[in-house]
Amino acid sequence: MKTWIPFSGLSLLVLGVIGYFGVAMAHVITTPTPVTNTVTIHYKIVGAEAGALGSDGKHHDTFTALEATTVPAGSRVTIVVSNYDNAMHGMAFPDLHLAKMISAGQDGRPSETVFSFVASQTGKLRWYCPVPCDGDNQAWAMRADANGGGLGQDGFMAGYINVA
Ligand SMILES: [Cu+2]
Repeated sequence: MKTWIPFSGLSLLVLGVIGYFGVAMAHVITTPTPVTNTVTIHYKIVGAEAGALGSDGKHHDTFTALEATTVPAGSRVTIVVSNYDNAMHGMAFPDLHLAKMISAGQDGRPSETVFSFVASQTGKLRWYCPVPCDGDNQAWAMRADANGGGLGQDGFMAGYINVA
């Protein structure tokens, strides 16, 4: 029989993880968000060869939103991403503890990734691509930009959804 060692590093880690999710679950249970609206925002990803021009004078891997990115608070937001780049990308929303991987397109045919979340609180929801990319240009598009909002250059591998 294996003996439980009360205060080993592992048991503290396990308790910590349980505690974290316990608090997170309690938050979810005690603050239900009424969904009052639904919004779909399409994004298109292209590789550097077709991407936007950066402040460094080079073209980079680029996300483009095809609809307005301001949504009313209480919206269920569905994100649909068409990735024409033959490389993986992703969208991470730190404020939502949400990260979604986006598979590579192939031979000009885009992959499609769909996910959704509820935008419950007003404010700017920043997202960035957490997948190593923009390899043609030393990952410039992944670097934290002057806004200091975390990884990613806004307008390339980072952006915002404004919850108003
Ligand atoms: Cu990326």
